[in-house]
Amino acid sequence: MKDLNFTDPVNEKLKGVSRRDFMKFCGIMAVSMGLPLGAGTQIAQAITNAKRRPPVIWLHGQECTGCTESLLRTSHPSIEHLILDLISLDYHETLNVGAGHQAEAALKKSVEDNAGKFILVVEGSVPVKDGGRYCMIAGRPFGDIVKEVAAKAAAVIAIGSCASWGGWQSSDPNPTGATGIPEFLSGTTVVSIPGCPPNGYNFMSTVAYFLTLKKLPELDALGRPKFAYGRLIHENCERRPHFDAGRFAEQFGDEGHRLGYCLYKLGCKGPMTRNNCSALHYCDVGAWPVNTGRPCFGCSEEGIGFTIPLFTEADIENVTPSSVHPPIQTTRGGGISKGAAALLGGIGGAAIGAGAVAAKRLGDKDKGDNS
Ligand code: FSX
Ligand code: SF4
Ligand code: F3S
Repeated sequence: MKDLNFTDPVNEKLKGVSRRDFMKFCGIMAVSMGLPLGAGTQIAQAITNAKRRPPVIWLHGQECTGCTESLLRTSHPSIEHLILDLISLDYHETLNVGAGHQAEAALKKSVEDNAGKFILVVEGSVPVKDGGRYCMIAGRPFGDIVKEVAAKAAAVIAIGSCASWGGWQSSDPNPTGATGIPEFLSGTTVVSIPGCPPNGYNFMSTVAYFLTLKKLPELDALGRPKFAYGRLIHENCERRPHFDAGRFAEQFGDEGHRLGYCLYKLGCKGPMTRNNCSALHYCDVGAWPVNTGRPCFGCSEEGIGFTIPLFTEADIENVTPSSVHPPIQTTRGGGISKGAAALLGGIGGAAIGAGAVAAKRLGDKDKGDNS
């Protein structure tokens, strides 16, 4: 496959990708990483000037393939070509043309030819119970393949919640002993991109960062890139002004739900979940769970998604007003609500809605601590 070269006008429209789309794609990655203005151009240069695209070997364990789908199913058909031109996807069980012995030989050859140079991406968890028999590939336990390939990789990325910490298969009683890659390969640095599925841009941005700055992005204690997982969903949610004003949907389909009120009382885990869904959205169409009317269930957060039931109300970690969305104007004259005013005035405990919920929870915690 020919590398993208945008300095050559003949290639400007390669595979239908215009220079404008390409620059937009790089710009979105730069913005999502919180890089300064102009970093999009730097990323574009790094991608177009790269002598060789980084080889990627992508393994699938226990999962649903949603990570791959979310990466490739952009609404903008040309973007998936850009993804496949940014990396050299040498082995990917869903996209491989070959099958059976042919595919096994391709994996072996790819690992040998690129030893020490390729990025290993693992999608899905490893079953560690009963000798790993619950996920066998070509007659071998998936875990054995992961260990063997990881030993020769330059970097390991766990994509999706399944690979990051076990995901839904690790829910109690975890019949297969589903284990995430960081734990399974303990001692190896693994970058985790959780989410079920994760946003494809978070994966692409991590790879672009590596390619542009020749190092991994800053990671948090769980191995997640801070640029994507440094903030709570609740901080940038467009329904946040309703939360601050104490306006909640009480039931699916009620008036509050139809009017786009906050989904906290329907079990939204946005106040406990770190991810950039509310800022970045999915698949270039501006969609994400909360703006389709469905609460965030914390799919990217271990111990929340697939663990805390949806009907349980979330703990409030952060009660400061949103810095992104303006407060709700509840009076025709243009004033702000009692709840929002109370929060903005720093007396959240006295406010209806969010402030009251937060105060109750903090109170419950204090009681617990003192008992
Ligand atoms: Fe599915 Fe990926 Fe969820 Fe898991 O995403 S969307 S089950 S995180 O490994 O394929
Ligand atoms: Fe948005 Fe959920 Fe927070 Fe409400 S509780 S503001 S719906 S993230
Ligand atoms: Fe998952 Fe919540 Fe984002 S459910 S996709 S972390 S909004």
